[in-house]
Amino acid sequence: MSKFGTIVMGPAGAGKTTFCSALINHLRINKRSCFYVNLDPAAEDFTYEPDLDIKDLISVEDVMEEMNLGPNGGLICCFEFLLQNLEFLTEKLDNITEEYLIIFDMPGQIELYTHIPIIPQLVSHFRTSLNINLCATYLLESTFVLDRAKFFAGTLSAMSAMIMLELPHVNVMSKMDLVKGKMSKRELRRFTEPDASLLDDDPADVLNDTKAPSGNSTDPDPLARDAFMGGTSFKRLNHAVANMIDDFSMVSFLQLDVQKEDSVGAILSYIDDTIQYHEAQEPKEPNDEIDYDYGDTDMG
Ligand SMILES: Nc1nc2c(ncn2[C@@H]2O[C@H](COP(=O)(O)OP(=O)(O)O)[C@@H](O)[C@H]2O)c(=O)[nH]1
Ligand SMILES: [Mg+2]
Repeated sequence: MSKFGTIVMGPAGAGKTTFCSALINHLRINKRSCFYVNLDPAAEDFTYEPDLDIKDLISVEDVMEEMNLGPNGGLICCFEFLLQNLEFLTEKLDNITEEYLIIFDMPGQIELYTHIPIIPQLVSHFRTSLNINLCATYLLESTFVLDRAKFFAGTLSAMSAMIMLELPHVNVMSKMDLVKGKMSKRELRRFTEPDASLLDDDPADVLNDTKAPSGNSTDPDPLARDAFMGGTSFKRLNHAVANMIDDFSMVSFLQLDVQKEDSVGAILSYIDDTIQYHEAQEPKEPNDEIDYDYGDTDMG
C-alpha cells in the first residue's frame, strides 16, 4: 500500500512550521487525514502537536551539552542518531494508510541537505522502505526578492536541494504579505520564473553606482560589506549563478500567503498532483460522507 507525504524544507525562519500548521488546518477543514511529523530537534512551539516528534528520540540541547557541540554540530549528530534508529520512525509510519498526507516539518540548516548526505539518506528510506510517495515543499521567504543577489543565492539552495534529494519539488515563495505593496504584481511575477535578466535592472547597481566606486585606493576597508557587494567580482559571481540557474531551468515558485485559505489550498493542489494523491484514493459514493440515522428501522 502506498503512503503519501511531503517534506517541508527551506532556510531557517522561512515559515515552514507556520505553513505546516496552515496546511493541517486546511486538511482538517476539508475532512482529510494528516499525520504531522516534526523532524526539527530544536523546534519548540507548535500550533498542532506533532503526531511523531524527533524530540521524543533525541533533543539538540542534550546533544550539545553531552557532546560539547555547537547548534549545527548538535543537529547533525541528532540526525546521525536518527539514521541509526530508523525504527523510531518506521514503527509509527508503517501503519499509515493511503488517505493520510504525512507532513514532515524539517530543520532549516541547509548543510543537512546539500553538504552531507543525511537528509538524502532519510528521504531514500521514506521512499524505498516505507513506500511513501514523497515530494519536497521548499519554502523561500519572499523578502529575498528585495535583494537580487540574495534571491539568486536562495534559488541556488533550492536547486541544489532538488538535485541532492532527487525528489519532485514544489518551490514556494512564502510570506507574500511582507512584499505586497513594496513591488507590483507584475514585477513579483518575474521572480516566480527566475532568469538571469533579473540582474540587468538590479536596483542595487544604481545604489552602488551613486556611492564611492569600490576598489578606490582611499577606501579604508576594501572588505567592508558595501565595497564587497558593489564590486565587480561579486557582480560577476551573481551573473554566473543566475546564468547557471537559468541554464538548468528547474526552479519556479508558487506564491503563498499563509493567512489565506485559497492560497494554502492552491499549494496543496500542487502537492497532491505531484505525489498523485487523488489517483490512489478509493472512489467514494457521492453521499458516502453523510451519516444517515436509520434509528431502529430494520433496513434489511
Ligand atoms: N509576516 C509573516 N510572518 C510569517 C509568515 N510565516 C511565518 N512567519 C513568521 O516567521 C517566523 C518564522 O516562522 P516559522 O514557521 O517558525 O519558520 P521555520 O523556521 O521555517 O519553521 C515566525 O515568527 C512566524 O510567525 C507569513 O506568512 N507572514
Ligand atoms: Mg520550524
